[in-house]
Amino acid sequence: MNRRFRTHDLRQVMVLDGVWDFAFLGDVDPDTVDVGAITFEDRMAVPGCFDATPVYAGQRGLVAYRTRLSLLDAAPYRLVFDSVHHWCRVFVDGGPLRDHVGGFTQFAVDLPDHPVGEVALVVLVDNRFDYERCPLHLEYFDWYHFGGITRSVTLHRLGDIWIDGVQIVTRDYQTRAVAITIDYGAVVARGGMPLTLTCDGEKVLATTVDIFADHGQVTYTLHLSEAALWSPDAPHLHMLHVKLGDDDMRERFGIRQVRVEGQSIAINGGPVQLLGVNRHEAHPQFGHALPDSLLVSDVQQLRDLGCNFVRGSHYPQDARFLDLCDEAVLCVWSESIGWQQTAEHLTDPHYLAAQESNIAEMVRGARNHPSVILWGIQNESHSNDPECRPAYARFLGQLRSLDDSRPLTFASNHPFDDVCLDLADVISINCYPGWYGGEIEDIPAELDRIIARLDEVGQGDKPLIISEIGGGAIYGWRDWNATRWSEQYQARLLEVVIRHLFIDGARACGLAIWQYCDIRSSQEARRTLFRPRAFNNKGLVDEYRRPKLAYDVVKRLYHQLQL
Ligand code: ADA
Repeated sequence: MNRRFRTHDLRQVMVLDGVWDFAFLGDVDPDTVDVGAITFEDRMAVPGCFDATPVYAGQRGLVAYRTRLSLLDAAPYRLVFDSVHHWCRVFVDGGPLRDHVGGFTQFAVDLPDHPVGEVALVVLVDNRFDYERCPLHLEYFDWYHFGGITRSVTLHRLGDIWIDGVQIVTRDYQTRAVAITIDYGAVVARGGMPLTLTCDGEKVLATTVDIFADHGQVTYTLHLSEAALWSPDAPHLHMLHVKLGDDDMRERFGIRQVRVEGQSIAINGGPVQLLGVNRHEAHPQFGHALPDSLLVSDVQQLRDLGCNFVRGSHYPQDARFLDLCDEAVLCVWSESIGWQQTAEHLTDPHYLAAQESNIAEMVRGARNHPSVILWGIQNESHSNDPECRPAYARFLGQLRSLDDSRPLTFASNHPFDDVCLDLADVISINCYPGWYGGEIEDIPAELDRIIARLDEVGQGDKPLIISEIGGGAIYGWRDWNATRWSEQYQARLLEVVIRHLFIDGARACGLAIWQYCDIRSSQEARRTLFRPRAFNNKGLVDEYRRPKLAYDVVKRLYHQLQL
């Protein structure tokens, strides 16, 4: 988490990142572990992925991390984990406090009653596949599920009243009307608590709030008439500082409105053509725990490529990446975790509950980023099965109730028989003509057939994004025959796609090429047989971000289209 933009002046926050004690426990049931008896024989970086280190590479099992906390007084404290992969149980002073399911999202662990002084913080982390414990990470997904404490950990000292979160939504970009919702927590009810809001250093509201015990919420609408807009031309950003009683919180935001207007997605009333890629958050040496240097270079490379759009496939991206996208005007599709789920999962209350938590955590983490212009769910799941429709309706309904200011979508790979398209604001289609079926020459006709079908089923009046399309190329494999897996084949395929969609004028308002960089994939035999090196090799750059031939082709065309 980038602490410059989501920070506190008054609240005491200790960053716990560093080197922690570590133990690989292996194939052990966490319910049977006596955390006080664990022998910590190794050390591990936090944030980090233990299985991205050569010694633990490829290993799955229960592991334990340990560090020490200083709890200076009896005030309530809160631990904030920005992400742990992919199941964990948190213990303070030997006592279990909470479990968490799923990586890629932030969660908090409250310490209302605790000893004063130095105590041990132990986190049991599990990267095994266990549907019962963690239905959000399944082995068959087409990416490698790394394990560990993958993003920052902080310890917050809370007072009697504390701010839980701030949501900032542009209600009208023309009048700069912005709705600010503040969630708070409190030990006891209190009347007349002072609240001030300061925007870019200027006080914009001073009032008092009657605080209810436990949790409460207040909303104000501000008219920041002098504030500059965030737009594709100029990404102006603002800093809101909220002070409630003795607690405070800073949130960076942008003023802009995203709307669907006919077949376009418009930002502040102006239609945008989305030229982008899908991006997994992975690297062979860091797993999912990408250092700042890599996030910065990824964003630089995406801009160099001429992208103005990134689909965060297939899970919520790091808030530090979103900060960089806010600044670089890379519009983001933020998607909750999911991959080709069928009715088996989408009708299972256990799965539905876990997915709802992931959606809620995603929205909480990404809602104030102006770059996030779309919410998405359930990549390539069975949206063509009427049994799955209630789950789609439920998740999209949940998203709308958490944030009604962004259009909703899901990537469908069922363009000809989808039964959920009417639930989405933006139609997004994944397809692989010229790769899994047919030849490069067949691509234009296949894209036209998909578009014609959407028109036929009454979905043609919505914006259309081709949310995945591409082909594999092994980095460095340049071959005279230029067939599949060669760099030439991939480059030729993507040239045909971009030309057909945006130069020959097929109807699409956006494209997310599959994919930005090569990624390690599932180690299952059925997948590795079709994935040389056990990697998904459809990246424009390889896993070390070295460009393939297609990079230059896409770069030339994307830049030309942006002129
Ligand atoms: C799907 C899926 C991607 C990836 C891709 C591929 O469309 O959504 O995650 O697996 O196929 O490379 O085949």
